[in-house]
Amino acid sequence: MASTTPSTSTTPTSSSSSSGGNGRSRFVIGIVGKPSAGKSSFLNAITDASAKTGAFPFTTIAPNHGVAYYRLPCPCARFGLQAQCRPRYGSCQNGTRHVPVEILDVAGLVPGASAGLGLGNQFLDDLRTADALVHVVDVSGTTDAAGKATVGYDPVNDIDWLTSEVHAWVFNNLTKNWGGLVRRHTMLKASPIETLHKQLSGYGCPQSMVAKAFDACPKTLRDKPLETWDQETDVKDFVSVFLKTRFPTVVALNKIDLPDADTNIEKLDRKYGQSQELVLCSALAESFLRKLAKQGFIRYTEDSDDVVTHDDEATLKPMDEKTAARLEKVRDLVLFRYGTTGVHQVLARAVEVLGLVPVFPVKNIHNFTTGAAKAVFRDCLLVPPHTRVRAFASMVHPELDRNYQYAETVGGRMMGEADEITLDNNIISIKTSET
Ligand SMILES: Nc1nc2c(ncn2[C@@H]2O[C@H](COP(=O)(O)OP(=O)(O)O)[C@@H](O)[C@H]2O)c(=O)[nH]1
Ligand SMILES: [Mg+2]
Repeated sequence: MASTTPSTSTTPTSSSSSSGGNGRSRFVIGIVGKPSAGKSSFLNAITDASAKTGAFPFTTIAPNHGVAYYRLPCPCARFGLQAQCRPRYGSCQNGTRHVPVEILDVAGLVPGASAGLGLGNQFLDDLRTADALVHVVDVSGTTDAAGKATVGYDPVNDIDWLTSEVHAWVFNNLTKNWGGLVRRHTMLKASPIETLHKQLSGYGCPQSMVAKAFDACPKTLRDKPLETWDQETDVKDFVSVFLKTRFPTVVALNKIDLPDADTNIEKLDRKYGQSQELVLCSALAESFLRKLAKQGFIRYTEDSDDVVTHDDEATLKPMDEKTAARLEKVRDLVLFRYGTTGVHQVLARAVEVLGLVPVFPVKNIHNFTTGAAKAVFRDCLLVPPHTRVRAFASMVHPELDRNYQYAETVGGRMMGEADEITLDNNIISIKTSET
């Protein structure tokens, strides 16, 4: 197979947006899937195309990027401060915080991409910036491997295809000069983690991530000297484990509104339910409901089965017959059967598989304000699991790290700079020599 690999340079070229401790807290969720699986529809359904600048902290949004909002309980509700809660980015609605998350449509990942088909290497750059993946699968079986309309296609193929495509990409890169890699490894008396990281750094991962993958390998593999690793078995196994660490994936079983979805869902659940995060959704239904809501025909609470129409509330615009019939179908086929369109659940699971912890930095730990404004809980950052207080300071602002004195949490309780941030101590005030 032709190798289409990332940078082979041995200098770390980490472009991962999340690499802990690099002063940023910015996560990118990459949307992947074969053509016509519904990636663009999903992106449209999940993102707020009308989001104005200032709704998110990202400076530039490229054409295939979007911003979605991850929802979580905001601490303002716990302290009865909903009225004063005005987030700098995103929003807070009745104690539910909407935190911006960046979404990227990795459209170029088509069958055969690792062998240079389709857009070839272009998608690799996109993929490298993603921290987690959402694999959009057409669960209705109405599109074939190339995305053409068909009937009775087995979506099992798609899940296996994506896994092997990404696997081939990493495997080819790792093994294309395996002999040289092993010689260098022996010569430098390096640890297997150091050697593997050197070759994998182009995938935007710190050494700690390679170490995590290595530790997750079976003992028999860890105990085996790298020089004796067999490419076809040992290296392939390692790559499989590495991919789980580097690209945690949520499989979005899309188009649940179509007839054959049911049978396929059952089948996929039997095959992957234990090993994969599977979430059911209908991107089209969500887009449709959001559009009707925007046009004033319905009131729709995202991620709920709560649809209010003119029949229930006279202030809403009446629908024409065709639209009403379509709404009835969406209610029957999606909301009634599955509870929600599932689209937001996909996003939530993607944030959760990454283990992200929401943290609320405030200037004043007693009234939760920042600066002169009366507004509380102005900021919320999603940080990697096991982030320590001092590393968090540098994520908020390099100045906070430079002039760091101490940190406290609710009640003025002192925190050590090596303390890990959890949901129990995630409201934090960093004191600096400047304040
Ligand atoms: N019935 C149904 N069709 C969908 C759904 N999501 C997407 N589609 C349709 O699938 C086709 C391909 O969608 P698109 O988003 O362009 O796929 P992409 O190539 O992966 O970006 C379009 O005709 C969409 O309207 C869904 O949830 N239900
Ligand atoms: Mg598309």
